[in-house]
Amino acid sequence: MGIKRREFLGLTALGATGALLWQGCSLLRSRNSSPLAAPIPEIYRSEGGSLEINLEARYEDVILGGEPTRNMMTYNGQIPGPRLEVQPGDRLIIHFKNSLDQPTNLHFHGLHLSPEGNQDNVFLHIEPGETFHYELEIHPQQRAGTYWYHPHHHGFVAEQLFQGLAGLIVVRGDLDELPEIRATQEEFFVLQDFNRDRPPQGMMGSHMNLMAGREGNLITVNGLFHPEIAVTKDLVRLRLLNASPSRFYRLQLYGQKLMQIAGDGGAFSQPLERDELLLTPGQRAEVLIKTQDLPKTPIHLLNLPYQRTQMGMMGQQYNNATVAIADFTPSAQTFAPVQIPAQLISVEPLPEPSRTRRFTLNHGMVPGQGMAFLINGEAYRDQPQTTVRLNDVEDWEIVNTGTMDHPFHVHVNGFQVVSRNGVPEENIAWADTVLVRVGETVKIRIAFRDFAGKTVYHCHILDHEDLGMMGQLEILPAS
Ligand SMILES: [Cu+2]
Repeated sequence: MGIKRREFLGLTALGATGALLWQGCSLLRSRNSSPLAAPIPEIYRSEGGSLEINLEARYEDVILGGEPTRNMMTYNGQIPGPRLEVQPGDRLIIHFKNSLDQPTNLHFHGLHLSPEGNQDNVFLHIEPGETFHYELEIHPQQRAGTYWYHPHHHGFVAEQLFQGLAGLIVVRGDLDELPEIRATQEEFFVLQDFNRDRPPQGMMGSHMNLMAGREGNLITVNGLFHPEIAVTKDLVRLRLLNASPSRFYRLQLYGQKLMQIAGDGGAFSQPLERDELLLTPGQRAEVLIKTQDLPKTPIHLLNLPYQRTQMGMMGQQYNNATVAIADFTPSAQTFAPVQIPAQLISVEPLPEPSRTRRFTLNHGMVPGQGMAFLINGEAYRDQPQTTVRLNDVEDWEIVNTGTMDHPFHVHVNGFQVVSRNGVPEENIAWADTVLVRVGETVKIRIAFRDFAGKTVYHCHILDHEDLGMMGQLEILPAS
């Protein structure tokens, strides 16, 4: 491997079939005359059934939260990385290059892809200087929704996200075609936090900080500090991603209700009214905001305090205050009214399971390793810890016996939450990441469809994942 940059450029320019070509230089420099303007993430859309892009993980000086920030990890020089938009059945080709000084790879969070070869394979080690050709076949039945890509090389995940590596993948489909949804002002918020005081070569937090999961003292929305969004339509469709390694966002639109229309795995069957919205790391949500009802003053989107450990202030140094993270500025203009649709996209409940398994989340001492985060008493190792069969439907009971909340994430197949502490879930919806609070038992139902192979499930507090709270899942071919 070890291909030089110039060769890499030539190679990819030759191979590209349409959608985009290499940017060549940082958007930051090429696009913005103002030194304090952050780059808007580049958007790449599939055309004629395919999208082919170059994606380089590399160090770059960027404007983050309005201030020059040196030596961050970026995709193509941007934080967040480019937004990719595809449709079910598309082919997504990514000519990936690792220009970092540590190994990395890509995970396509939430997408129903093969976990093997050059698709959603988290066992790849793409070493510094190496290139890799990803070729994803977006499943013809992939639900439309808000997904994302980020590194998933075990041991480096929290660090690489905390330094900036994350980007959106949007699958367009049925929800986007509803007339009311088509009439919305669509906004994407990638929520990240960073440590302003980190040393230039990356932040290795204190042991206690890693235990709780690192949080930074700067919250950004699309790389911006407290951006203002000018309202231009009656309905705003806000699509949110929590791309932070550990921070939970407890969001509230000051004094207003939010109408949630989608979660991790695409549309709900009906909108759900929310006073606030809790997004754990890895989770996504879509909400509608009826702007005609808003006062004619800027409305804050607030992040409220959330206590995710029962270990005092450990790791909670920045998440104990209410802060505004963005403003919506209403227009004096009156817009054509758009109703919030009463019905969205119907969600079929999964069939009854053939068996139930239990996964207990906790942390503890492991000989030779010190403190580790454990699933069923074991830290991650490179062999299958759970073996299932293709086409089976199973219930998984996720039990948190520890002292910290853990968001539980499964790759490749989405699931439906069945119950929480025995109380049936009313809203049957698709998800891939579910919060299991201290003391809770959450039952999820999962069907293993289309793809055999090895993949993983893990806590999406990425320090916990790097410290062992992950298991290997082997999906055997159907018997
Ligand atoms: Cu955890």
